[in-house]
Amino acid sequence: MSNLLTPSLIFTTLLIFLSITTLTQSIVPPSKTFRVINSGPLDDFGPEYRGTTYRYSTLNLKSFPFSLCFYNTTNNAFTLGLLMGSVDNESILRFVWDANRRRPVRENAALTFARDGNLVLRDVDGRIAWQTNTANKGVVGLKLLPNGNLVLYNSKNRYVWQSFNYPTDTLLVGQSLRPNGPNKLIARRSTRDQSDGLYSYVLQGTKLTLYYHTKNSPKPLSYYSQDIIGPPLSQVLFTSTLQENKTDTYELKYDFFVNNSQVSSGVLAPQIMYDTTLSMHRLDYDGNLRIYTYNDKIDTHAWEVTYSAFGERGVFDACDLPSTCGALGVCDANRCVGCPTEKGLVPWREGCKPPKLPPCRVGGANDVEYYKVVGVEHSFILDAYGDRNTTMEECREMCSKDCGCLGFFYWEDFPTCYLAPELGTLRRARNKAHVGYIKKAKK
Ligand SMILES: *[C@@H]1O[C@H](CO)[C@@H](O)[C@H](O)[C@H]1NC(C)=O
Ligand SMILES: *[C@@H]1O[C@H](CO)[C@@H](O)[C@H](O)[C@H]1NC(C)=O
Ligand SMILES: *[C@@H]1O[C@H](CO)[C@@H](O)[C@H](O)[C@H]1NC(C)=O
Ligand SMILES: *[C@@H]1O[C@H](CO)[C@@H](O)[C@H](O)[C@H]1NC(C)=O
Ligand SMILES: CC(=O)N[C@H]1CO[C@H](CO)[C@@H](O)[C@@H]1O
Repeated sequence: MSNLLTPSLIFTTLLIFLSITTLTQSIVPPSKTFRVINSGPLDDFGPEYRGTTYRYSTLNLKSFPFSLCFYNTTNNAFTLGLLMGSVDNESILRFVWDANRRRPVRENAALTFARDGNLVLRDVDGRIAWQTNTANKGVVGLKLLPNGNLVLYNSKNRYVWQSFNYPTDTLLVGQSLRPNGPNKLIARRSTRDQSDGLYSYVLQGTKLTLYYHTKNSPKPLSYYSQDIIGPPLSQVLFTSTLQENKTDTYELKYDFFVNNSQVSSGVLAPQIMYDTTLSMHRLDYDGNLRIYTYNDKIDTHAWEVTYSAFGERGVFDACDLPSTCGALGVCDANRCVGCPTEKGLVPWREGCKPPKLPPCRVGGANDVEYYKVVGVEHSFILDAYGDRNTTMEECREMCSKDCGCLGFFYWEDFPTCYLAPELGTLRRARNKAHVGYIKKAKK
């Protein structure tokens, strides 16, 4: 067994020894590990979604104005989320990030940061609801940065994992969308339900697009799209900066990057007279994109909506937002002005909705008919290509045979047919030849 002492074996042994030492050097020191149980008193003061309860003091991960905590909107279904705002200031608390959005946990679930560097959320039955998947990747610590980024870092202070790479519905200042990374925001479903909702905001190539997802259409429907002309973007960064040549005026904007160098920017909110670094840019559950800015010099009503894509103070008319008039409504200049019924247009009210349809059978054309609404357009047809040279009868026939078609829109002066997988907000058209037909059960 003389070969035991060959140089190569000694070298291997040395290597193994060395790598063990490096491993032991790069594990989380015991003082930084924790295990926190989701239990204790529930607070209800302050959250923006009414009726939400949360545990402000359970976790000690805070960095003003951010704090990580468990919250719930329904009985015993908790999300580990990041709150923005302060309970000491009488302002709203907003949710800017969720860890386990799709898999809520119950009372006595545990959040563990162990020596292996993995951050794990286990439900009370032991099932893993969420984790960072960073076991044995050199993580030595965890911290919540003042910009709201929760990071796991290694001994060189590089981020092995960061919450900024996993946006839910919100971008904080310094956070970005990237086509080859986190490329979208998904709105929550409603104020009571933080699971994935119907709207998304997606960066693809050079385009930022807002989509509405419906079961009636395999492809999501787009209701807004911005094209940043040029080569494909590598990043769209949400930033807050001092305006050029000013010392007290801030602006909020997107910085556009190609191949990781900045090529241009697009201002969202110009000329704000205070530091806007504490802003959040969110795709709200109603499908509107907004920026909320927190002015930390103020202790009540510290939030201001500094940008809104749709609405009276928005960039676009509220009538271009699918949700503005609920399930159905004719919209004109930011207002819902009519409810199209079989008997004609009546004043709009909440609860205006399309008629209930019979169960749909393939080729069930005989079961349905339509009523006409004159002078309307659909918020989704903006960039949908209608079928040209289709007669009204052909258009009707296509809709009747399609279980996912709730009505159709037709241009009588310039024969074009659009099938509508969803109705919602209809824009009033000046051109009376632009008409809509809403599907109903045949009498
Ligand atoms: C949150 O869950 C607890 C039970 O774990 C319940 O008492 C409380 O009412 C829930 N909060 C809401 C808003 O439903
Ligand atoms: C800022 O100042 C520089 C130098 O005076 C000037 O060239 C530039 O046009 C100014 N920019 C704006 C936006 O006023
Ligand atoms: C980006 O970089 C790659 C590799 O360096 C290069 O091939 C490509 O042409 C660049 N694209 C643009 C748009 O500059
Ligand atoms: C529509 O029909 C007209 C007349 O038949 C024809 O000239 C035109 O090219 C057609 N357009 C399309 C898009 O098919
Ligand atoms: C204006 C104001 O009162 N701001 C306070 C809000 O709460 C934070 C954290 O408790 C304080 O640091 C601020 O001074």
